[in-house]
Amino acid sequence: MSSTAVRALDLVHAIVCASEKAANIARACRAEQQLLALLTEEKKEGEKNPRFVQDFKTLADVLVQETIKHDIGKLFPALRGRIHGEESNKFTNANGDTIRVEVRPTPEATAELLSRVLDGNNEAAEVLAAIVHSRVPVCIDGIERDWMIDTSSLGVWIDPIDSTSEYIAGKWEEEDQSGVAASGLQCVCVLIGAYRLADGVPLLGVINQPFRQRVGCEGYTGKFYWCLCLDNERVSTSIERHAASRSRDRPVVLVSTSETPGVLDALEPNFVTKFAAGAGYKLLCVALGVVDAYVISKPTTFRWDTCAPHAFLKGLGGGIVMLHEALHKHSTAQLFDTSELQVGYDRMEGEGDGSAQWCNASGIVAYCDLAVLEKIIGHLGSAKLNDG
Ligand code: 2IP
Ligand code: CA
Repeated sequence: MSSTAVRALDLVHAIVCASEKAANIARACRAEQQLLALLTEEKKEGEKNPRFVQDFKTLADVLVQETIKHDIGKLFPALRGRIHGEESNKFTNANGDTIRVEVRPTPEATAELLSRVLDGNNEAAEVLAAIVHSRVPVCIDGIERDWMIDTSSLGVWIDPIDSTSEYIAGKWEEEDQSGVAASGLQCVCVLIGAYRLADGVPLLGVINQPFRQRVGCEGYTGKFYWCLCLDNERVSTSIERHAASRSRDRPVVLVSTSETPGVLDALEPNFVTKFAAGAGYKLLCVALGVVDAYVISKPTTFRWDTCAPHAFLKGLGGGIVMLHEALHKHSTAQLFDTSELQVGYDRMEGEGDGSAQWCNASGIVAYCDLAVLEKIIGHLGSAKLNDG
């Protein structure tokens, strides 16, 4: 057996641990006064910070991303170099000096590096470094001990903090009766997804909600979900799918507040549409059966937003298809073999440079039930949205 083959259990365990550590960092940045002050600091227009501290929210994102990369790469060297996220780890100050944020061998060395990015704020740097180097206990049940997976055949997408704007705003919103929070900290997710390099199919997804529940006024506990979806085997955290999903007259579709009126109008009579923040959160709601689907017609989500939840939806018999491609197929009556329409994580869809290339350029529809997908495409197709 190849030296890069590892127990699937160990891989899932490591990725869940990394997501828990990420959630700890996300919570700490809101809980520790030192860090919160930096996180919510408003910069005046035109103000240039002479040092590196200019954008702490980016540092929080980058630090989470680098910690995940470090922890997973250390355990599974074959994955190093194939763990990707949105953020660059380079910070450049107004003088043109550059620092690369990374996890160093010891907490002291990491704190020293962070302190340079944080303009000498040693206290904040030490708090962060302690969490970065901490051990996070996690227990994973349900994966056969002899299942193996070859790490050299995988790529990984990370969204360190999805729904950054809700994270910075830090508000708490109660869920509606059906269990959807339209905005607020619940919509923040850490997303880590692994896909097969050979064909871009998502195989493993971890979704971590650092702020799942409020404890007292300011405390929060999180929750994580994982799903492993190998060829004929599918195993996940025991998700109690929402019972309501079987009894809804009109399917409930989550949409972004930036969705176009044309799409909203086309959905309106036949579906209940609801707004919620966070691409990852909306996808989690579909996986949990809180809603039936998530539609976004614009190219504003990225591979790192969708890879982890896609593995879940696939495991439930659903998926995430490229919206405009699906509408095109519908218009030529070739629907519905969805395999060609699924978002693939090995290939670029967007244009331009850098992260733009990895956007889900065709828009997406996420679903569990094929009948719901067909209904959505049918209605959007009839409304002639298939030319965009
Ligand atoms: C964002 C975030 C936004 C979402 C957007 C994502 O990722 O999830 O909430 O927009 O598509 O790219 P919306 O909430 O309107 O669906 P990030 O927060 O990581 O930039
Ligand atoms: Ca995101």
